[in-house]
Amino acid sequence: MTTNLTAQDDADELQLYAQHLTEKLSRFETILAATGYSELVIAAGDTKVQFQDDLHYPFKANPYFREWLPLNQRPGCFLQIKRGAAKPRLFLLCAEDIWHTAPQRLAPGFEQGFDIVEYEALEKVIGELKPAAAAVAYLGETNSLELPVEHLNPQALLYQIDFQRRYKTAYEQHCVRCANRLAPPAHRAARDAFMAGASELEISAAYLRASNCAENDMPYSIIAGLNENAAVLHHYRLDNRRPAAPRSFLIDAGIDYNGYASDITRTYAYDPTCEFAEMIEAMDARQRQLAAAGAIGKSPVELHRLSHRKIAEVLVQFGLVGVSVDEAMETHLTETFYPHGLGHHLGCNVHDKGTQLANPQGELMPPPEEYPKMRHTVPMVANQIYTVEPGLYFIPSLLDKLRAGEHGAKINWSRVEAFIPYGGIRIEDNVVLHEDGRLENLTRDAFEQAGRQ
Ligand SMILES: [Mn+2]
Repeated sequence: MTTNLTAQDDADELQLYAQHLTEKLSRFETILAATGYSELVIAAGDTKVQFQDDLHYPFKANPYFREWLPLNQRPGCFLQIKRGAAKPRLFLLCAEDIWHTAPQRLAPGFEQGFDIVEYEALEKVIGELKPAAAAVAYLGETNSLELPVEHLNPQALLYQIDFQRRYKTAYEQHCVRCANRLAPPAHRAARDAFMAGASELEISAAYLRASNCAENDMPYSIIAGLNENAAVLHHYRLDNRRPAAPRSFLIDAGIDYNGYASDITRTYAYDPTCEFAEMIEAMDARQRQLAAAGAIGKSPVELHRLSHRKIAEVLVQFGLVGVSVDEAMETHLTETFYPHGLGHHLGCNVHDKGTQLANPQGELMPPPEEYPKMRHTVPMVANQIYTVEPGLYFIPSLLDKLRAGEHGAKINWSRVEAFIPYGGIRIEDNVVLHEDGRLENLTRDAFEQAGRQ
């Protein structure tokens, strides 16, 4: 990954990484003790061949492997963590291969925390990866060590790992911060392409070009919706036709940095004087308020409820509903316009794990009756990284249901219809909740730092 980091930044990054490894080792020591395993092997994974073909899908490293090291393009590697060992062992596959580019290497300095074993064939190291007497747990998609099935991805162990994942190390915060800093030029190139009348596919190409990254290296597929397509929550199948009349544009796209993602959404109006542009402003102001409302110990359910109140305010402000904010909340009609959650944790997985775990033993905190689809329920913790992404959409199928239902008469349909051609709005930032309670909005800071353009 190319960055504009200086030599000093690199040195600081290595120091953060060394602390990250020490912290993870200490956490995993506790986890292994609690689950009764003497060692853990984490497989990076292998490339997958497409059905009835000899072509491979793009490789994605096991996220449990990515949590340990920035080596996300090297299939066939294993990490071995033994209780009591000073360093984890890293098994790197180094087979002769004339067909593919040389294997990805760790950036200089990143290898220091590992005992590295290079191997040509699994048979040669299997005895070391699978000692007969040890209680080995194995995390991976395929059973490459041929262990008894109860050793594979044990749920009790996964709960423990997912639980500690919520507390991001300083290195992880640094990676997501860098992933945010790399994003503004790409987001601005996408916006400029939209303003020049480009197709969704051309906009996505402009994003990739400005990021200088391959499409397969994106942390998730670029969502780029023009006009009505802005109402499709995950609009991946991008249109190659230029719009006859561009009106609106929603882009949800991030950048990967050392296996960590930024996850950023922006919405633009083609005509800065139109009412939809005003609605974006209204949403932007409320999104900032929501991003500033997090706190240690706060319930995400409370924040979710607050986000519905903010959406209700916009619906009232723009004359879309003929009821008060309170009534719009009580009747849940905001859910037609805002049918998803306020956000999610961000880490080795773009939608990071552990957000429903009440404890490391795997007890889940169920969603409240009021919002049964909520996946993020446990109170906020220090050092978590999460997204704040309220939305307001005009989704024809949901609007049809609302119109036919008991609250249909509360809606000002001619106003709603005027906005359907604009699709919708989502604005998403990435936030760190620091130990001292300070909220760091990584995304706003990154756009600010990149300068006003
Ligand atoms: Mn997101």
